[in-house]
Amino acid sequence: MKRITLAWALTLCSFITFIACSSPDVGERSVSIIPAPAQMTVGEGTFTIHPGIEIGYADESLKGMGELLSNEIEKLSGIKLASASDKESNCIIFLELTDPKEFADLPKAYGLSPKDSVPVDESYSLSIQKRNIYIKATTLEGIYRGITTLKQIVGGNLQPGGEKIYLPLLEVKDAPRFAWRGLSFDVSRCFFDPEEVKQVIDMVALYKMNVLHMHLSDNQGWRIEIKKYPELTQIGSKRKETVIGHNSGTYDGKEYGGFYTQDQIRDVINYAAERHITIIPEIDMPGHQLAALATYPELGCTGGPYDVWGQWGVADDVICAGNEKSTQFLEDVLSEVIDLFPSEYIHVGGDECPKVRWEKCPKCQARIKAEGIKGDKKHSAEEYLQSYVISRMEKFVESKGRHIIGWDEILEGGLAPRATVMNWRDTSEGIKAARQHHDVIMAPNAFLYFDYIQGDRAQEPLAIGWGYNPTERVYVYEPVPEQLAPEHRPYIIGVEAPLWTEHIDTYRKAEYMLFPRLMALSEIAWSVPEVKDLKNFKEERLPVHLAWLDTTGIIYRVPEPIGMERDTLYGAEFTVSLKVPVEGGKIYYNFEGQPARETDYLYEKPFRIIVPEGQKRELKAITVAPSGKRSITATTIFIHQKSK
Ligand code: TNX
Repeated sequence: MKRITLAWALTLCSFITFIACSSPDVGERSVSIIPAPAQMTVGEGTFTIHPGIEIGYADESLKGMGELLSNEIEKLSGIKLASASDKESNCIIFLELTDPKEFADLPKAYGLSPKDSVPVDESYSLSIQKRNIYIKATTLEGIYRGITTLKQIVGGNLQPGGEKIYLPLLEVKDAPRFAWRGLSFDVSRCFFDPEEVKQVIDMVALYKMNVLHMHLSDNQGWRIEIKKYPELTQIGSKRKETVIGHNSGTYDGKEYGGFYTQDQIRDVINYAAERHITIIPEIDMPGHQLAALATYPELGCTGGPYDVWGQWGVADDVICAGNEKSTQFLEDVLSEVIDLFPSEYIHVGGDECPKVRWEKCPKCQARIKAEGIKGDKKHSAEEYLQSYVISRMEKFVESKGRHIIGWDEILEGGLAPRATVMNWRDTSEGIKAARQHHDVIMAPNAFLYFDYIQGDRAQEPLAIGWGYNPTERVYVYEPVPEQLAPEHRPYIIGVEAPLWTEHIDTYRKAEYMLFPRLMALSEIAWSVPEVKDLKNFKEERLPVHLAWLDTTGIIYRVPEPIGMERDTLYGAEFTVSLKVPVEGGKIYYNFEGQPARETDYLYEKPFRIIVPEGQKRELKAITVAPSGKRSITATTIFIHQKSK
């Protein structure tokens, strides 16, 4: 076996398929792992999975993992493995807890927390040998991450109707770069039922992420049952109607609503926990609270009446910061949330809270006076009042043994002492927080907002009206800002991509916005920069993953043909060389100006085109995946222009 580590893994990954020499009849075996592992060595030959293979474990605590693995393989391939046994000698696939020393040479996850919490060791090794498969790790988390790697290799090597799966022989040793690898899901603007949330969890897990952050309340709907305030879900979870498009002023006339009962929440938390994913709840405060105000108008500065919003944007009406009843309400809600969610962190929002009501509100002004809050050159008294509210919430959350996370506005007017900052605006905010020795999760909108479009706006489904984050842009994002001094870098504990759902009104559209960007996100979150490679990701590994997705019924955005990225090319003669971005798919093209379709030329090999002087040619091309799903039309214009 060749030994290939870190930088070398890259080179290796570019040969995602290779011929299994010892069994030429089984054809090419795929080794397309996303996120790219830290170390990988590929051998020659194959391992065969067939019905009846036993999964074993050395430690009773791994029993559940063994069952999970056999279920996952059955779901993927239809092949049923024998139930877990505890005798290694009878077992073919073996799970084992091992000594941390085995992973001493791997990168350690970032995360020097001011709370001194040490990230869980998620290192694992996967060894696929001729007769056995071993997954080893020091924790259950690590074993689970190893299982996802095996799952991906199985998924990449499925044969239609096959009774057997031939896997490549390989050795993987792997560990995450960041301790926090999150996706945030806005279930307030649009509601997604528990089964849909579980489907997202499955994908988050398959790509070795470990956090699903749920944005549970906002102006447009309250989505979590709170026993002490039952009206929140009776009234606050419903809006009369929803605006069409970008606050067009025209509404759809259709009531919209939905919420999770506490039992449903518990069920989702358990489902995630089995996959070693933590659900982080967010109750956004003191802004983004119209759903609560519509339910209990006395919590606002003016006393209302208020409506659950049917439009998008930032509302001026927020929770009154001077009313003790309002603070009590927030604490009561947090208290039930803390009882429900076992997560170390509770997200309290803190973003986009206009101060116009507080400026005029006698209660808020009295609070400012009573607390001796004073404005200065940097911040108004009302901005300091926001920081007072968040600090109070932090004290409350800390008193329950948990920590808060807030959006980066919580930096304004002084940061609550132990807060973790989620950087959604300019990355300078994260830099500021890290320099103040606060943990930071990078979620900058300019790279990681999954509500931004992924391609030509005219052809994409309606999305938020600004921003463009195609998969490539997500992939190239480097979460640790280079301006940060080495001693501040460990405060960047990870990354998170938010899927805001103002315009994502179906679960199918949520999937479209998530895939394949989630795969790119997973690689920036998990893989060390040395093994990242955009070309290899996009042209070699992703096509295998998309081909698998294509068989599942999950919606994903079919990428445009690779090689069609450039809008305009200048010259007289051109070679058009394209690649299919979904394995097994096809590319069709024309020069007629119409959107490309199956009736056009089928792309088979690179071809030359000659453009006479003073003229241009317009090439239009699409990808059609094996399932028939298609990409938008990509256009490249070739212009013959004498170079000046
Ligand atoms: C800003 S990010 C928001 C969200 C919106 C999003 C739309 C953040 C903390 N606040 O409420 O949904 O922009 O892109």
